[in-house]
Amino acid sequence: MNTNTILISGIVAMLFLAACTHRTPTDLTQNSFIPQPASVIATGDAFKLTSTTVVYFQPGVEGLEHTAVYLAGKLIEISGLTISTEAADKAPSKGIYLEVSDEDAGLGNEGYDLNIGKRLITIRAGSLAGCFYGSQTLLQTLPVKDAEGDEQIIATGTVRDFPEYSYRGMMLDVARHFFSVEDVKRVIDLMAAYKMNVLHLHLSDDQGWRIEIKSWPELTTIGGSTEVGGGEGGFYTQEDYKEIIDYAQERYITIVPEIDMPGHTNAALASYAELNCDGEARELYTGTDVGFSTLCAGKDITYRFVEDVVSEIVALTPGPWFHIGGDESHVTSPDDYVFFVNRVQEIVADHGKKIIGWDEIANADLLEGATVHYWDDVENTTMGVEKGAIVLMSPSAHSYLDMQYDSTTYLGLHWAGYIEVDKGYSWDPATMVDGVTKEDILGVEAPLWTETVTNMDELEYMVFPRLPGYAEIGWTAPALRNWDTYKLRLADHGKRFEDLEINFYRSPLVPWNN
Ligand code: TNX
Repeated sequence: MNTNTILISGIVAMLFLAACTHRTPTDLTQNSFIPQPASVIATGDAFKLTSTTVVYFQPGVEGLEHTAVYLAGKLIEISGLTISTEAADKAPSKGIYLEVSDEDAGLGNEGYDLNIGKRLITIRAGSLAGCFYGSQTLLQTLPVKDAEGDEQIIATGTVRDFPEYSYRGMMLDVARHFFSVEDVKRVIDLMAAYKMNVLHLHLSDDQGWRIEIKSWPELTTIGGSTEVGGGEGGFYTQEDYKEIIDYAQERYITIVPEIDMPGHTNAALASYAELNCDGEARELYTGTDVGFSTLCAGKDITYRFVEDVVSEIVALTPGPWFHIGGDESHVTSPDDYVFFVNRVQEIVADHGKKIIGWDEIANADLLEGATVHYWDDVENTTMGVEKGAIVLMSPSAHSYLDMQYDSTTYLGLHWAGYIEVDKGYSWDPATMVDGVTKEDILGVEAPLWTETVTNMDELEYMVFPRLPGYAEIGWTAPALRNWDTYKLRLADHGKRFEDLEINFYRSPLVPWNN
């Protein structure tokens, strides 16, 4: 062999090795999971996904077949392989097996155990949701799309995992700008990949009323007819809303409907003159001011209206919560505000739902089971806890998806400051508000207000790459969270964002490798 041949064979060997290390990942701990699981143990071998792989599911567990079909569908999308599903009483010798069992109580309501062996992958959980999250973790061991469409290698090992908080949410304001059912479904899919489990829909505001109420039809024909900037607006029919609910439910996401009141109600006040104290309908509003509108707390018809709206929405909503808004009611007198919120809480409770309201509602007499939604005011929030409420954490300076990344961001606002990806990630709900500890906290939510966000491209730009960080804050224990390691994992998700055609912000703080 001359030196050239040696050199060339050396290069070939190195290329081969590089290709191998790329194609045969055998160290599961090197996988960039988001959210970071509670524990990952590698066993140093490889499972091969082929067109003979079957996703089996334990029979007789209602809903489990659906998760098996979902998982197989994603695996087909990823690999182009034919992967089928089948019921199996016990774990087979090879393939993928989904099982619900209460053997491992330590996993809690949503935890799972994912065991990747050389021939068999099992996902075992105490609940259907746990099996779904285990499936999402498994999917993160694979690319979202394989250009070559062939066999896939998965590193072997065990993931045992459960969430820190039971409420891991995002809010979408469909009132300032309307987003279609298809848009909302895409948001749901993106949330589900990161194990988020609540989508809060801000369904009404000054600029638009977005859900059909059959007993008050003008809320949508008039109140739904515009949006910020004067566009045509839109609304969900009750069938549309049901479609969103069902789609979310199949992905273990609960919809929390919000009707914001007594302020933020100009769209309703423009639709029905009788809801105004002076009996005169307001003009439709397409600007971005806040705090100028109020329902009339002293009129009976106001509560008939609330009763009708709540009862129609509750009838379509399987989740346990109804969000009553309650923020920035600057033109409601303090007495009227308390009187109103007290009455509305009773109406919601009579319909069997628990109330959530922005932190101002702590000024009212909170009913048992109420959630105070912290966004701005520490005193309101601690007062809420003193009154027995639990807290949902959406600190505006850390979790608002409409805040700009920095002064050059072409969309968004900055009244609560700039939120670069590191700032969005680096906070702990349990130490955010003095006197509010983990036991007082229901969970975390990242709200996207849409005064400046007009379409899906813009939505994605504000939401990504921050959303996976909020998912991790909700899921992963603080001891396992750290910006320096998170940013490397996030960097690996850049390729996933690209393959999913997400229009994401390429933060200079993240060492993207795509
Ligand atoms: C404050 S946060 C609001 C919203 C705005 C948002 C803009 C909250 C409860 N109220 O009405 O859309 O700021 O960032």
